[in-house]
Amino acid sequence: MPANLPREWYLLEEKVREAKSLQEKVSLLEKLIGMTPKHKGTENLLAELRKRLSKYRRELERKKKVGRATSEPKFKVEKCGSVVVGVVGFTNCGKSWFINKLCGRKVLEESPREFTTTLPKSVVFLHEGIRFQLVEIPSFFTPEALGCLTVCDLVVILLDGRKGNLASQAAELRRMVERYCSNVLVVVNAFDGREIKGCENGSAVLKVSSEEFERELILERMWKLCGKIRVFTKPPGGRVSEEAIVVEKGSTVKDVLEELSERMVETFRFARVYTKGSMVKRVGLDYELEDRDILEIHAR
Ligand SMILES: Nc1nc2c(ncn2[C@@H]2O[C@H](COP(=O)(O)OP(=O)(O)OP(=O)(O)O)[C@@H](O)[C@H]2O)c(=O)[nH]1
Ligand SMILES: [Mg+2]
Repeated sequence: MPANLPREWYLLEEKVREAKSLQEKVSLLEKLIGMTPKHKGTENLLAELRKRLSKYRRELERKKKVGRATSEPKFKVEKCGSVVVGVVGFTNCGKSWFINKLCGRKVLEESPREFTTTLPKSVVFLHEGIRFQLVEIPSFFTPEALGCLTVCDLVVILLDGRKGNLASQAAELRRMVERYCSNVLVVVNAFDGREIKGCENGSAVLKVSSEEFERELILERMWKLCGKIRVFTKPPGGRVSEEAIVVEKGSTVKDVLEELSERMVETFRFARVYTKGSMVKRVGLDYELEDRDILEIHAR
């Protein structure tokens, strides 16, 4: 080491070595190179410092790339269902189990280990004409993870019935999710059917367990809270569609046609609506539809 370096140089060099982050190492090293006198006696030293700098820069760039590749799509939920329901809860409360039970197949990994689900996972299935998309939100509660709830029509807050004060847990989770989605259903997982005081099935809370799992009822309750209607379509003389068009409550024939294609509004003549429990009606574009209506479209 050349002897004619100032004391500050040595202090800065120590800081470079002690710096915790790569970003910090890079900026301190740049400063150190700037401070090093440039003459014959410091040539080797400068070469060595520049080599270290480019090594740190390369490492920093590599880390940034890995970060970009894994963090961006990681917490993104592609909407592919006609209703999207996010499932939120503390780790191990049974989120994967609950979604698997609703779907009817073991699609998500269940495990007694904590934080098994580390990325948002979607499960999509058709039920009564509705394409349900259930999304397990990992229990990190970071803005990134909770941000996935912005695409959701409903959030299920799932509680572990074996643990602690359910009311305060529900309130805590509700506070966290409310800014992303305002429709909430609280479900208590009673695990092996344990009795839970002050938590009967009701309008505000649903109780579930392996023994008592009313799939239809749970899906129906979720659907109602989404605030939408499903409309089946059929061509004249043809069959009723298996999958319904899902639109906001209060939607008209025109709204449904627009969902199907722009051109259908232009070629529309009239529609017949088969409403459950009543006669077939001949209607126009402004007719307000109800849940489960069947729409027979007559076009030019
Ligand atoms: N016997 C029984 N086991 C259950 C019930 N609900 C969940 N489990 C089990 O409890 C464990 C935790 O459930 P998971 O569904 O993995 O929990 P999670 O909320 O997805 O957990 P993380 O993804 O790790 O945060 C799993 O072994 C499940 O099979 C239940 O009602 N009865
Ligand atoms: Mg899970």
